[in-house]
Amino acid sequence: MLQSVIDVIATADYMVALTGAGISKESNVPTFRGEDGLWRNYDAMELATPDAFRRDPSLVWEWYAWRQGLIANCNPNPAHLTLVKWEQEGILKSLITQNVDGLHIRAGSTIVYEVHGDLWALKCVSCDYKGRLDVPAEGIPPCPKCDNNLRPDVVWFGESLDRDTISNVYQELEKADVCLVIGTSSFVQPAASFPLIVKQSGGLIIEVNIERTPLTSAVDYHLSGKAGEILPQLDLLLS
Ligand code: BJW
Ligand code: ZN
Repeated sequence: MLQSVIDVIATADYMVALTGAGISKESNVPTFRGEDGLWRNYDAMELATPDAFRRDPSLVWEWYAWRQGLIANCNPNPAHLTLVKWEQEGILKSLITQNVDGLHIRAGSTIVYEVHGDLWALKCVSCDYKGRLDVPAEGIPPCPKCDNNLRPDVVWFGESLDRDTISNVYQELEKADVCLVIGTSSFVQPAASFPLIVKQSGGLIIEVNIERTPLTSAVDYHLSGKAGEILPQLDLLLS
C-alpha cells in the first residue's frame, strides 16, 4: 500500500493537498469534534455561528482569544514541514486548508488557500473595515472606523466562503490529478466535497487520518495514522 502511494505521489502531474484540524493536532491545537471540541461547557460547533456572535459576542470573543493565546504558543509539526518541502521540490502544487491557525504559512508554505479564514484577521460587523490582531483579543475589539463590534474574519456556519479564494480553489482542483486529504473529518461542506471534484475528473484521492471518515469509502488510498508520522515517512520513501 505504502509503495503504491509513493508511486502515485512520485508520478503525479499536479498534486494538491486539503488539510483539516487533524494536521495541527500534533502541534497541540485542539480539533473541533469529539471531546477536543469542547471549551468550558460549549461545543465549538455552537460557537462558530453568526447567531452565537449576535447573541453573545463577549462569549464568542473569549473563545477566540483563548484559541489565539493557545495557537501563539504552538509550532508547526513534521506534517506541516513535509508539505513545505514538497512545495519547494515541486511535488505539491498548492495547499487548501480549512484551518485558521496559520501554521502552514508559519511553517513556510506559500501557495496556501485558507478557505475558512484566519484566526488573527478581523472585520467589522457593519462597515468595510478589515484589520489584524497580533496579540490575543481583550473583550470585544471596537471598529476604529465606526465603533461597532469587530469580529474574527473567519467563516462560520451558514456563511459563504470568500468568492475569490473559492474560485482559485476550484481552478486548482480542476487541474489536480492527485488530492492528498490530511486530518479532516470531511464533515463540513463545501470543503468535504473538494476531493470529489478531483475524483470526478479521473484523479486519485489519498487520505491520511487516524480514523475513517465519510470520505474514506470514496478514496483510492487510506493511510491510517498520525499525519506527523505518515508524511515524513512518505517523504523518506520518496527520496
Ligand atoms: C488526525 C489526527 C492526526 C486527529 N493525524 N488525522 C451541504 C450539505 C449539508 C450541509 C451543508 C451543505 N453545504 C453547506 C452546508 C452547511 C454547513 C455544513 O457543512 N454543515 C455541516 C455541519 C453538515 N456549511 C457551511 O455553512 C459553510 N458555508 C457554506 O456552505 O456557504 C454556502 C451556504 C450558505 C448558507 C446556507 C447553505 C450554504 C461554512 C462552513 C464553515 C465552517 N467553519 C468552521 C469554523 C471556522 C472558524 C474557526 O475555526 O473558529 O471551520 S467549523 C470547523 O469545521 C472549522 C473547520 O475548518 C471545519 C472542519 O473541521 P475539520 O478540520 O475537519 O476538523 P475536525 O475536528 O472535524 O476533524 C479532525 C480530523 O482529524 C478527524 O477526522 C480526526 O480523526 C483527524 N485527526 N488527529 C491525522 N494526528
Ligand atoms: Zn466598522
